[in-house]
Amino acid sequence: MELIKVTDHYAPAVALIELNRPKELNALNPQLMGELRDSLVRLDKDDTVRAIIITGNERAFAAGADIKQMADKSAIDMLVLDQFSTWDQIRKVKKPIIAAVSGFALGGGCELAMMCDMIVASETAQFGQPEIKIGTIPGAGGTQRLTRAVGKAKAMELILTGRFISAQEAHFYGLAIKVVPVEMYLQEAVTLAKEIAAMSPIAVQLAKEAVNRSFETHLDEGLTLERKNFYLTFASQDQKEGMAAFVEKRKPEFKGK
Ligand code: DAK
Repeated sequence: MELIKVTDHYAPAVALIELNRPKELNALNPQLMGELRDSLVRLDKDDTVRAIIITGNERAFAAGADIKQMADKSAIDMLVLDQFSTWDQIRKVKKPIIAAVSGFALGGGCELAMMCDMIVASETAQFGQPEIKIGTIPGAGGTQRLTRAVGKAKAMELILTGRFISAQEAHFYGLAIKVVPVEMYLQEAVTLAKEIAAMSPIAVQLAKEAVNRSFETHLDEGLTLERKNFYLTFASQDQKEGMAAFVEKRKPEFKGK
């Protein structure tokens, strides 16, 4: 891995992926995205990992797709390159992913953060979809995920003006789950990841799938999936352990079985 750094066990059962093109503010080129996809697919299959954090550095989570590499591409070049298949594979990761964001999360960087399950932001984080300023529009889900996260009016404003919003605004609009001082954002994400990693990984996976489905389908179908996933948890030892531990007034020990 050249453009990302992966620590499989940064904390117990928690993997950390650091985007690592600092000079380019972590601009997302195909190589970086390929490395990210490969690592996520691998970690998704690793039973010793139960939660994943993606982060950048204090100055930038990622300032977008690499404009310099995209600038002179034709529509057919883009079609043949088919970078969307990489993004789609990332979207399909079953384990919980937390974005720990400091500095710029712009364009594809904001879209990557929104593809994660939760965003923890530092006070210095700035979010935006500035593609309009370079004559294009969001291409990796920004018009859909930002709108679902912050509502139509705010998303329209941000996407049509390219204006950035602060971490506080992102929190106010429900994009970031919390804002903490810059020296704490990674630790805060780790604390959250550890809390989730202590749960039944089976229940976490089924819950993530059900919550995500609420964005993709109508209520009836979403409720049907939720019910099936609920029933499915009763086929796990973890459900028996969780409920037995409650009755016996002790801490459960979930094995992912
Ligand atoms: N691409 C390439 N290089 C970038 C970059 C980017 N997105 N953002 C920053 N850099 C580079 C700068 O060119 C500069 O490089 P040098 O000049 O030093 O070689 C270096 O990073 C430092 O940046 P600045 O000197 O500009 O630093 P400032 O603090 O003055 O400004 C800034 C920071 C973030 C406000 C500014 O750099 C900026 O506006 N950056 C561009 C932000 C932007 O427009 N982002 C959206 C890009 S379009 C797709 C998936 C996704 C997408 C498309 C397709 N498929 C799956 C097909 C997404 C598209 C986008 O994200």
